[in-house]
Amino acid sequence: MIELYSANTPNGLKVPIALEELDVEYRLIKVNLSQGEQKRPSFLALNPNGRIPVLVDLDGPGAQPLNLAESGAILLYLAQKHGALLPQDPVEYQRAMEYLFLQVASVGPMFGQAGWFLRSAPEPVPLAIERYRNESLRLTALLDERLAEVPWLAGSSYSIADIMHFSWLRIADYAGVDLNQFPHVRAWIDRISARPAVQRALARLQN
Ligand SMILES: N[C@@H](CCC(=O)N[C@@H](CS)C(=O)NCC(=O)O)C(=O)O
Repeated sequence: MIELYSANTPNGLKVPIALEELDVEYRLIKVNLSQGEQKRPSFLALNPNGRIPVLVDLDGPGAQPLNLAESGAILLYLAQKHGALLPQDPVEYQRAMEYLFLQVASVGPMFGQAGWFLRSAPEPVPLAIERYRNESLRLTALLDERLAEVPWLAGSSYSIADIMHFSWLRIADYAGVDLNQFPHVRAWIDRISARPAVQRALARLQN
């Protein structure tokens, strides 16, 4: 049995998509971030970093419960456990890792900061907005170039790398990125959005 602590946010969407794609049953426990539930001791016992998502696999390695934070680590764990959402081809497998880490290390943080400085900062900080928005634009251009050459980020197959990036790119506007400038990213988002598993994940988080 899987328990997932999550919320309707970009990082919160990644794991429900993977679980729906893998056809794994899970209990979704919604964490109210605006009420600070992610900083309560019971949640910090699962993830001392105080952030969603957190997965609890009651049937983890060695048939022991495992609690795991960090969306990239969770998606890699689930994909390896179920033998899916990772390319079989060894080069494409490494490409999936490359894009997975690019999302964790660059796209997530840059989009997150761009959005915060654009929309939530208590006072305008133009230099920060320029810096993070430009980085978000640069990274989106990088993905657009990749997707002009191949249908999925790892190459020929849909993988956890696509799920990682999709959750942020679908709300690129939040970071001040206009997707009309990036037709290959736009078309890739439309292809992923049309997947039944993605629609089920969105519906579960929103309800
Ligand atoms: N690197 C983490 C980022 C997780 C993260 O930033 N989660 C946000 C929601 S999208 C959160 O829990 N924010 C609440 C807070 O910062 O207090 C991951 O990929 O899982």
